[in-house]
Amino acid sequence: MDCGLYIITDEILAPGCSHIQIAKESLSGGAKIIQLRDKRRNAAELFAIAQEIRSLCTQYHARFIVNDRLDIALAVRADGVHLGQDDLPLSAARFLAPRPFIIGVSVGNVEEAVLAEKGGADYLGVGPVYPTGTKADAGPAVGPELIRSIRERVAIPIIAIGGINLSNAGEVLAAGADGIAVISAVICSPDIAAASRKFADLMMHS
Ligand code: TZP
Ligand code: MG
Repeated sequence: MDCGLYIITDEILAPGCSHIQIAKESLSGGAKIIQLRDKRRNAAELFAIAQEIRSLCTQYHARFIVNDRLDIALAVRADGVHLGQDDLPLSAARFLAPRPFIIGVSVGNVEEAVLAEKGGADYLGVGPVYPTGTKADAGPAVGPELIRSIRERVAIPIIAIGGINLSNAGEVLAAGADGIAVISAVICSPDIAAASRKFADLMMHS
């Protein structure tokens, strides 16, 4: 999987800004992957939003990933789904969604990373690299050290997540991350497109 700037939509952090607006602005700022992440909305609402983001991502030649909901991802022909350790097991998801459908898996240690790769994950979400207020149950920060340790043991792409901003993104990439996933550093900015552009530029020059 080619990795670029990975933006996760969050309407709670960006009051007055919809998932669709967040996706559109991030894409115009150079995001290469958009993940729709919403823990509150029902399937009907999510489906409608996901359909819109699907076509935006197609327009911008970006990937579209749905968090948690394989059903929604498949229904709108998203490029993939992102699963945490408490979501549908990877083996079950892979059974329902053969390649080239992308399955990303969140991991918080080397053991989970090795298992996810063996189980057929296409990329790993590793974090939280730094402390973050965005996800209450994210667990303690793992630091760039975990990126380095996982890099030594797995070949699939590593997307680093959690507390990443323009000041620490460089060291995360230097530790071996293939991409970075960002929520607050972009979504909470008054200009989402401009904030995305700064990350996209940084990634291009690292
Ligand atoms: N998973 C681990 S940390 C995190 C998620 C979804 C939140 C990342 O958000 P932010 O605002 O970029 O720290
Ligand atoms: Mg999840």
